[in-house]
Amino acid sequence: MSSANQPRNVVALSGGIGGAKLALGLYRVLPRGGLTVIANTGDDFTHLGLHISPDVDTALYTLAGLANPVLGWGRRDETWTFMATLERLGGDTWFRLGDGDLALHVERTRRLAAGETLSRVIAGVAERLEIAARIVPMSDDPVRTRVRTAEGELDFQEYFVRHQCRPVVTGMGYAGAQNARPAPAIAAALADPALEAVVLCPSNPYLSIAPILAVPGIREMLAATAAPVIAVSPLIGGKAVKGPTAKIMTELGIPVSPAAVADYYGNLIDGFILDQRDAALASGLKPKVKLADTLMNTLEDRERLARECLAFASELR
Ligand code: FO1
Repeated sequence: MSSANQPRNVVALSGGIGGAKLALGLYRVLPRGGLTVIANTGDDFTHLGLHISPDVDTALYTLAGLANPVLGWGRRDETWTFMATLERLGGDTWFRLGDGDLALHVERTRRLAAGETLSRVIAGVAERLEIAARIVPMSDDPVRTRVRTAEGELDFQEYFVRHQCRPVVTGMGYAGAQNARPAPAIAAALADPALEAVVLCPSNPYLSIAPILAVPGIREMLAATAAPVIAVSPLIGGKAVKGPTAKIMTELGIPVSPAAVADYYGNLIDGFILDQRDAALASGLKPKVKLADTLMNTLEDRERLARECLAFASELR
């Protein structure tokens, strides 16, 4: 496939760390302005009076080259004076906010209180950080992922950070989703005749992609887009690279297999990128399959997987 046939205009649906890695690969191989990232906001919450948007911020920091390479979330070269001082004062420290990161939460909270939409705030920050891609929250209306567990229903961050994903998951809900509207830039991106591919990043399907799909209208827009929709497997050899995807699938009684993820996305996707280590499973998948190395340790890995996604989309067009 010649590079002239490669997609130039791509939408990526992303959760946090794993999704942002592929988004960065796409950002680096596409021309400037060619990428739109639709970020999950089901993980958002109000903490210490501040509006925190973890997956949006992970996308912002990752594309801006500011992401913390060790944690995967937050900023590189971060300092923690605020947290240490808060601890000294007996404050709430289970959710860690670095000093530089704190500035973004304070500024976002101020602008939201002044009446700006989340989309507008994020677009403004992306511009300040000189990001040549659109980072769009799935909705400007509040949607909150709630995790039902054997120990009761928990807010996402309570489950994920405070309880370290330990409680057994029995289900999840996306509070507010029914009344949420897709952020305005989503319709524009998905209806763009120049759109050449939609990529569901290898984020947790149930915790990160599902909240995006729960916003009425987004699923329909994805179904209506002329561009091929492809998903990248979040599992390699029956394990998630990071995070609780495999644990949650087991607890929900779903087989921990890429086929189950492909089935979950159903006819929303036209193609599925399966890790090459799972080649033996390819025949059990319903959508068209491409094998690739989906492990993204290095920047080169991210760019390589991004190119594989684009080539696959070209084949499917
Ligand atoms: N994850 C943690 O495991 N512990 C934290 O203290 C923590 C703080 C935090 C602050 C800002 C931010 O943007 C993300 C943060 N995360 C933290 C990550 C976050 O909980 C998850 O990565 C996502 O919500 C899942 O995609």
